Amino acid sequence: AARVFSGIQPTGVPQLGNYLGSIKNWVALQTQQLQQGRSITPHEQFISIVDLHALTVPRDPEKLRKETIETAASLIACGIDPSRSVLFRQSAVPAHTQVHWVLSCITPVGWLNRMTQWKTLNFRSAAAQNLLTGLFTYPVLMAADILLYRATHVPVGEDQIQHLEFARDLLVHFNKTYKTKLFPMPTPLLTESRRVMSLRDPLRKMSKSDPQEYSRITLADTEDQIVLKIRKASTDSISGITFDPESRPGVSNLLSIYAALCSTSPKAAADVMSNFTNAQLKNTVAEAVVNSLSPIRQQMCRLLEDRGYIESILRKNEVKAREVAEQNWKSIAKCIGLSY
Ligand code: AQP
Repeated sequence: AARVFSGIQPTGVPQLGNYLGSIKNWVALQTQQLQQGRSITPHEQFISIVDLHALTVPRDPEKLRKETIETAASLIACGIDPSRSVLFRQSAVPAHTQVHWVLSCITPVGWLNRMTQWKTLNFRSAAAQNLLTGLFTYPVLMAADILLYRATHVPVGEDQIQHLEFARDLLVHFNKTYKTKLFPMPTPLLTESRRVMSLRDPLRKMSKSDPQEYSRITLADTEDQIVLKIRKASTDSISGITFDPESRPGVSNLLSIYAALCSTSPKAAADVMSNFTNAQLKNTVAEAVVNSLSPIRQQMCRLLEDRGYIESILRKNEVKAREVAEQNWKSIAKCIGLSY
């Protein structure tokens, strides 16, 4: 059967980019069927709150625990139904780290050196000696996540394509090394929504951990905060509204956000708003964001009144995740000569 695997880091309340680029698609996948070969098949969806990945940047333990529960609550508030999708914490399934080790032992260092996210770090700085090994091997853990559930489909945004290609290469390498066909090749499910960019610097992607609070809209923002952040968003002084990401990144980002929320295209939205001022554009976009995010924020607040309930949902799902992972771990261990 087809199986979808997705992950999100518990590094703060999800931001609009996480929502439009990923979460919204995961919600839609719950009621969709998938193409597998020539047939259309139902599938199971596994969504992992990847707290082990989050450790690649030093975290305050209490904050990590708190943000893990908040991430779960926000996913449920967005429409992830824990009785349809297996929503679980990565650290609750020990086999992730076991498979990570097994894959590390067949991963050439050169493959990791080529990863763009690693290459863009400043190796000439004095701090380079302190770059963390976990950050370097992050893509191996991601490949382990996929392999462990024998995922056939992995939803990815533009920024994750290289990571999935790495995982695919590594699975081929694993199958070849151990002369097995144990694991299916995961197909990328390219998410329709392009990258949501920072409201302060529209050449960078919107991010949970951007130190500038006004760069992002989070799922916990109040209506007033959303309106204020969009009002302060960086645009340009060209009159009229056009969609041109190259020369008008700020305006185009706002149009893309609007389009993703209102099921239209950025170009069509720009045509309708062509005579608008920037202020009118911002009001229109803010209204669309408020309309979409307010019900989510309210539901999230309700859910977070009972953190024990969220904990119990996760624990229940983790039993299922461990069951599947354990079984696959046994196949891996058997295949490579470990006890199982
Ligand atoms: N700006 C974005 N636009 C579209 N999609 C995005 N995603 C993240 N930012 C955008 C997608 O969200 C999913 C979960 O992301 P993640 O939490 O695993 O890590 P990330 O990509 O590093 O997201 P952040 O918000 O930037 O987190 P931090 O600040 O912790 O690094 C992924 O599928 C990602 O593509």
